Amino acid sequence: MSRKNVERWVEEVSGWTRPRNVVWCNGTRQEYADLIEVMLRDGTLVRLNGKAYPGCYLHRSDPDDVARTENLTFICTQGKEAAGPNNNWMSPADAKGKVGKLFEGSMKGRTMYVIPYLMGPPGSPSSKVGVEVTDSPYVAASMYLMTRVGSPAFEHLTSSDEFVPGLHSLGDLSPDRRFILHFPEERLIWSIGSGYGGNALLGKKCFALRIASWMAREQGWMAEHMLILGLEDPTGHKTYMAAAFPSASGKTNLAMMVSALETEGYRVWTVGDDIAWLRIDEEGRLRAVNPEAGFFGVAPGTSISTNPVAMRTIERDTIFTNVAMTSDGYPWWEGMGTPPPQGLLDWQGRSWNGSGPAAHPNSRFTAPARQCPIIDSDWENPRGVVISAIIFGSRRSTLIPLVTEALNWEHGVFMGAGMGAETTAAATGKVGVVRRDPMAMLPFCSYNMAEYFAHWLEMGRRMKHQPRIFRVNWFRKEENGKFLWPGFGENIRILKWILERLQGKAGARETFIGHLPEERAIDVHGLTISSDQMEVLTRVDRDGWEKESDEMAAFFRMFGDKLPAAIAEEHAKLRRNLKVSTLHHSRTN
Ligand code: SAT
Ligand code: MN
Repeated sequence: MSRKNVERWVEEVSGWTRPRNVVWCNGTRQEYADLIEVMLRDGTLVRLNGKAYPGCYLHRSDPDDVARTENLTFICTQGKEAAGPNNNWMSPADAKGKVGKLFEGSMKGRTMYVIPYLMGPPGSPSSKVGVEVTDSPYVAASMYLMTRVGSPAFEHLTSSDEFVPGLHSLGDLSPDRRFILHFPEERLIWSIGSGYGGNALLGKKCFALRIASWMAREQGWMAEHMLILGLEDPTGHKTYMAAAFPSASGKTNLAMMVSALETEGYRVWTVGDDIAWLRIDEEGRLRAVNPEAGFFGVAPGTSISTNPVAMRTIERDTIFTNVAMTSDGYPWWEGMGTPPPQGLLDWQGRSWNGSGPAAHPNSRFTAPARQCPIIDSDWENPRGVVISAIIFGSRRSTLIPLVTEALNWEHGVFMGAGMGAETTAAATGKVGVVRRDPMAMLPFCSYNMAEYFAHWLEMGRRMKHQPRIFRVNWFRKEENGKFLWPGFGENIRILKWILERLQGKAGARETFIGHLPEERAIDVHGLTISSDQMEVLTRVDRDGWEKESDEMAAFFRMFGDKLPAAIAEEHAKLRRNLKVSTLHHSRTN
């Protein structure tokens, strides 16, 4: 067994980063408690109100270290081509030369934690082992909440030799000396200079998406930025769906939705809220597992009315990061549903004076998935759950209809490939600008995305029972800036339409962008939404699509002749149809 290999690697990196001591994590509750103690003592954590929030803590990060830093994230492959135009690239030799120096002595005076962890359910053929070495107790404790630490990893290792090593050091936390490096050819991760979630919890984006997307292409499976949910219908039957949305765009809310149609027997069960590993089973169906064991969700906007399930998930044994704190030691954030109380401390621990947000817009909660009151009974099924529908979504205040069904797999892949999204606070940079974010994977696909599209097409060909593909948009706004669609628990109405499409029951009209719901096909009973508003939400805005199609063209051009013919053809078809509809339009006007 390769515990020896792990030991060899740990010896090598500790010789070089020179920690004061090395602690191996076996995943026990006592170890977790010890980590918490260490952090309470040195001020890394603040204990929250033990009555209202037992086992909950607040961590305030360096103010310059609060989100993923995509500009400091690199794919280090032998050739630049392999990383594609969608990634920052460094050669492995350059990366190791340059960043290796930063790791020299970087753990001096600190404890090095060695964290073997399993991504995926124990006993699953989909699951994989990683080992993270870190000098951050916050990262170590977060790994206990987000992954399966210790023995599940070693038990899994006996049956395979593969493990993904991840070296992490806080370094000096300066963005000038911050690098998130991936060496997919040798399945290695190096991260220095950040303690933030997606930069530092290496099991998540670095392994389960970037390294895994590379492995998945080689091995014929998929690693996707998707939640997984089970939709129970009035007959008690569950249909599983996987949905890709960019960071901070409502995946956790959708995965934990309390259905507005619960009395009619429609309800949602949670399997995962961020990442799906998907493979084709013997019967040619697509099956998904959630590689994670916890949620790292956005706090602002989470409330008893928007996501009561999340609120119950995080009322104990949760680490909060960069939220505000009340004088009673309660966590607080904007959109929590209560007015800011007197004596509030902002996310930096300063007395809040009412200007600017009290909680950081990307403040987070980290909680074990098993605490979720609606966690699905199959969430740890080693075989995964059968996926019947794939949903792509993103924030778009205009153009994109409430829901559209792709005409077929190729068209659906094109829909995902051309997807645009408004940026959010989950990554540094401007918020609210539309960029292309194919399948919500732009920051996470470690290879040329043209090849990624080809992989999607190939997976579709290999499946006997392809999931149907849908595009949704909860974020359309009226001119006055108000959301057109109520969202949250009401999104069940869209899931219901999707389900009825799968069952051949719901009506749709075919347009050049896909199947749109027929008038009244979406169940809006009990909602105060006018038929005019519904018309706007399901309309095809031809001029808007001209512009959208141009933006897709500009994005696709980056990939030159690597772009799969099927995607180019779908795009050309959209162009042709736009022309036809222009002709038609001028004739009828
Ligand atoms: O910080 S994470 O990358 O884990 C969350 C996100 O941006 O999706
Ligand atoms: Mn995410």
